[in-house]
Amino acid sequence: MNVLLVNPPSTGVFTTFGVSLPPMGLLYIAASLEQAGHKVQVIDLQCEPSGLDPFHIKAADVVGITSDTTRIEKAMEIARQAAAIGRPVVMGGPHPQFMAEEILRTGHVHCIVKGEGDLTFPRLLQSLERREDLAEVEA
Ligand code: B12
Repeated sequence: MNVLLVNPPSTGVFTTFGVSLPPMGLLYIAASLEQAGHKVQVIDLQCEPSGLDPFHIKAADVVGITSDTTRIEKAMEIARQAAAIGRPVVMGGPHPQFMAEEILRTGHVHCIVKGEGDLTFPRLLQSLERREDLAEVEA
């Protein structure tokens, strides 16, 4: 599958001081998805001041977004755009794993991965491809 992984832009104190570090969690996930045979594009919006090009969403079969609490509104906006054109949206990271019900209720996010996404996301995609019951995906 073509998977788009998005790191929303940060307003954290580190960014204020010009510190921008690579999104390690998403990069671990990208590596494990590639090992499982998927084609992955990582868009780090920390480094893309013009924002997310809708073309990247259209080109993806699945969109994965990471978020902490400080970036959840931006993450939800990306989720809304992707869901509006029918892309399954998966979210993970420190905020979604504790606020899963609230996020899922919006209807813009279809799955939330709690914990280690590099282990769970490949299993989730396999279940999506096989049209299996997602509730059965091993966490
Ligand atoms: C290292 C770290 C940093 C580094 C980030 C380095 C980097 N390159 O990413 C620095 C110092 C820059 C940083 C900054 C900040 N941090 Co910080 N940070 C951490 C710390 C200690 C570890 C995070 C980490 O790298 N984990 C290892 C990686 C591999 O795991 P991961 O990112 O969690 O990703 C895994 C899973 O979460 C999941 N996953 C994540 N995203 C996704 C997406 C999808 C689609 C899926 C399926 C799964 C998935 O799969 C990943 C792989 O297994 C955590 C505390 C902790 N122990 O987790 C706090 C933590 C994440 N930080 C926190 C905060 C608040 C911040 C700041 C907002 C602080 C500030 N005031 O500026 C900024 C925000 C920066 C930003 N991202 O925009 C909070 C977040 C709390 C919250 N409610 O969201 C935490 C939890 C600390 C805490 N307990 O308060 N941070």
